[in-house]
Amino acid sequence: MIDREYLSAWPQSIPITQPTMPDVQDYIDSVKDIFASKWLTNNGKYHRQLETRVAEYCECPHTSLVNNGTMAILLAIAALELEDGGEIITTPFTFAASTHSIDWLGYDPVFADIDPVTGNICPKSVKDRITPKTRAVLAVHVYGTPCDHEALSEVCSERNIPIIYDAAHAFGVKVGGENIFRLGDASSTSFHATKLFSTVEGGAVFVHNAEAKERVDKLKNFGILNENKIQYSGLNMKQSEMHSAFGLLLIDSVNAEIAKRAEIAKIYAEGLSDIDSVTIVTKGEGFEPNWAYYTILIDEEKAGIGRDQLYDELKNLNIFTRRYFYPLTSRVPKYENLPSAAMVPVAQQWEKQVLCLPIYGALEKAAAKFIVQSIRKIIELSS
Ligand code: T4K
Repeated sequence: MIDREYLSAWPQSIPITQPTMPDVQDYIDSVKDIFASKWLTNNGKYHRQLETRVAEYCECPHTSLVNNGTMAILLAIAALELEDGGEIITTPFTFAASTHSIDWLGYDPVFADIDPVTGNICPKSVKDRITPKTRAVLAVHVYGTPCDHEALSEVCSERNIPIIYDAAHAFGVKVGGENIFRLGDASSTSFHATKLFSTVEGGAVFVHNAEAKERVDKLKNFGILNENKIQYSGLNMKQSEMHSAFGLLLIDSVNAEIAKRAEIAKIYAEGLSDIDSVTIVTKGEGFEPNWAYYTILIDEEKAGIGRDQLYDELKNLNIFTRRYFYPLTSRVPKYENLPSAAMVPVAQQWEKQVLCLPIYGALEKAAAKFIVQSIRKIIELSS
């Protein structure tokens, strides 16, 4: 336990994130309009408008809105019409939704290890996991940092293995000047309240041709083709008018939100980069970042304090960090005995060291500076 005499808590709780909210009166006006129309869901006016706006923003003409980011992963995989059964190679360093989507679709997840710099799936490890049963790779752009898509494409294209990107964290990110959702064979994203851009609950699927988009549109509506025919085994994954209306009021402010977060990221980078026990993961270099997350790794030996203790000490100061992604999804009982669950040493190292710091546009700069000072002081007092 460190001597806390030198530290006093921030007066209010600082959460890991906070949703961007539209003007409440504007939202009430939209809701009144929806009430008057009595059209609440099933590809309504607000849904169609938001889908168009998201497609434009993401430069992806074949975009389909859905009710959350988890269903978006299911649909992105289903859109590719893979052979039934078999394996999908993925990362254990992600939110449970990624691995569970593979399982719910009846494929076996096979874990590849992560890159020690970005935390994203390692292409070399993917190559080592490919078998005749491999149907696809589900990669995740963790924290919005792009995967090494060139290396992944090289590994996969040799054997015609499609790549699906779970891009839940990556709304607004650009790689080589292009929107990140254009990578791979299909991408999914999340518009959950905790995300950079939100529809309260929601998400989207990005495919690359009109035929695949049509299939996704059917699959999210029970597979219904028309009043006389149900074409596919689909489910209900539609976004309601209330959710779309919320998103429509926020889509124009996405870039401003990213710019505000960049200022917070700068404060963290300036304040933490010289601490030798701290590694900054989310540097935002080599691509246009969205600053969805700000993530560091703590080296316990050098810091004199472990990640979990630091997490607790910060909590005592009203700073609520998160350990995304601890525990690894390979530790879920259903997957923990898979041979590949024991073959991810880098991910197992990261799960012990990772800490995500609060970042959102409304976070006061003074609060971000307080977080930096607190981390510095706690490490100083611990070593
Ligand atoms: N793929 C990846 C890689 C993902 O990270 C996720 C979701 C998905 C797929 C699936 O997308 P969705 O199906 O969820 O659309 C949160 C989010 O619930 C989850 O969406 C997100 N990833 C994950 C990384 O984080 P929790 O359990 O950490 O959320 P929670 O409720 O503890 O909220 C975190 C903090 O956010 C709170 O302490 C305060 C703030 N907050 C939260 C909510 C819900 C608010 O201020 N207002 C709110 O309404 O999972």
